Amino acid sequence: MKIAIIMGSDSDLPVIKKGISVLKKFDVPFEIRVISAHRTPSEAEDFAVNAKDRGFGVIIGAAGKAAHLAGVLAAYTTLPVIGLPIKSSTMDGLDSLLSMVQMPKGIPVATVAIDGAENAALLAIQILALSDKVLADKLLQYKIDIANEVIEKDKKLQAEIDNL
Ligand code: RP5
Repeated sequence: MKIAIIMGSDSDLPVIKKGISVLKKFDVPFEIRVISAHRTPSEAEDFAVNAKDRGFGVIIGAAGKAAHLAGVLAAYTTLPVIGLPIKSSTMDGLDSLLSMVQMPKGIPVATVAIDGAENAALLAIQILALSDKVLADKLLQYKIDIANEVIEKDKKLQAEIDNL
């Protein structure tokens, strides 16, 4: 299954790129589109309505400011939707976060941190991994790798501690 990344504007791309790197690292097929809940609402509806039949398993909706994109996509699909709030305003992204996370009951959006593109990608991969053993094994290895990175950092710190 594929992952869809829908962003409200091409100005969101610098943040999204961090998530794309994760998807590429896990070799997961994905599509990325610019679709705006406010400026191209018909396209948002059309994408969400057809996403399941087009082979998508998860949708990531990334937007800033009055960030209704993920919620609108979720309104039109039963696929899990991950909200990625973008820090694109004068409010440090708190407006984007609250617009995404405070969904009314019945239409959940699994919202990650402001600009948390890596975690949005990882969460999407974790959802697909429920029915994909290869991905599940890659996730296990990923956890081992990031644990080893921290252990190495700690060892380096202990070796340098007298010189701090
Ligand atoms: C949102 O408004 C977009 O997701 C973007 O984060 C923000 C600004 O969009 P542009 O004015 O750069 O197109 O809809």
